[in-house]
Amino acid sequence: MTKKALITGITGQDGSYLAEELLQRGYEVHGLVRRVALEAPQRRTERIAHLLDKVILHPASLESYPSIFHIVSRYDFDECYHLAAQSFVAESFADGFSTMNTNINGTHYMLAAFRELRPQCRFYFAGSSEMFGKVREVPQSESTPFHPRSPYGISKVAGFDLTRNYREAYDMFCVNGILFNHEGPRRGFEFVTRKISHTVARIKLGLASKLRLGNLEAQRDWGHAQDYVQAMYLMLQQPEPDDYVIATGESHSVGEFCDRAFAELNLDYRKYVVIDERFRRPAEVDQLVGDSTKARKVLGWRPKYTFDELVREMVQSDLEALSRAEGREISRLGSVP
Ligand code: G4F
Repeated sequence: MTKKALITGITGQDGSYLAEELLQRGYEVHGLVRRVALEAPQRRTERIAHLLDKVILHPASLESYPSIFHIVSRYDFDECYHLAAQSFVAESFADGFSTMNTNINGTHYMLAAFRELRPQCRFYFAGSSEMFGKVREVPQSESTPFHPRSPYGISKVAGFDLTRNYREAYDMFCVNGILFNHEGPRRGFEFVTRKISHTVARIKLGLASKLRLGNLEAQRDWGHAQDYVQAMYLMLQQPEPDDYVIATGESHSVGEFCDRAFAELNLDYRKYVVIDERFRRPAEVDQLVGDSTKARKVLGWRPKYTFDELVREMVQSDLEALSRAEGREISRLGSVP
């Protein structure tokens, strides 16, 4: 029997990679999308443009329980990957109420609909290393206490607790992935890695002269999203539901990311990066580095991409796309071997 999976957030970076992964595995893949995305598919479904004839999209809103209930009632889903959220930390400081409403209620609506209609469906919640916030220990594992430092982080802790509670209270197969930062060429431009890779490429092509950033000292454990969606899949294939940290175990500062990205195109980041206070946050998460021993042992998961490979792919991909758009010859300009 063909397995059916529902992905919320299918048009995002992780959703698009996960849809590819599940299609390859022979799943019938359904995606929950906002109606505006269906109305402007070129712009809003760009990351899954190559999959549009292979996936089944349903209009719904995470803010509307009836719209979620309606879709869950129509198909006998085996697995649900709940990835949709307001996921930009800086925006959550600007409008904490919207972030809380969407992220907390949206997760609760999903869980409640599945409990009511499909309690056998396996459920994945996209938890985040942002939940560790002001970290209590280094590296962070499944047993590290949470101390979130943003409305986004708080909303993810609530989602984590809701998911665990549905597992414990209603005996449902609900798991939390505690994923550290994961990036790639499909990352949104608002996140620091893509902002850097895209601006580096623009500078190389003479389309920009400066890169404005906030805190260069913050450290993140950056992996590749393509590796991380495999961990999501593996979590739902286990005999028992549980929570897992997914991370590379390596930490780099934002400054190091800049250094590596500019060096990829033979540029010195110190000549181009300007500190702009507007990009600093009211409360910062200083040092994230994950201990994914449990996932490596139990799931047999490990990341394939190194930090250098991740940065190279992002910079080269932006350079190629921009060169194409500018009508220039596509070349791996100044690529460091
Ligand atoms: O790329 P970021 O915006 O990602 P952040 O805040 O770590 O959150 C990402 O990872 C989380 C997992 O831990 C996810 F849950 C979350 O949804 C998201 O995917 O910022 C990374 C770091 C921060 O310390 C930020 O202060 O980069 C610093 N930074 C410095 N200048 C900047 C900038 N971040 C952004 N976005 N833009 C800047 O100009």
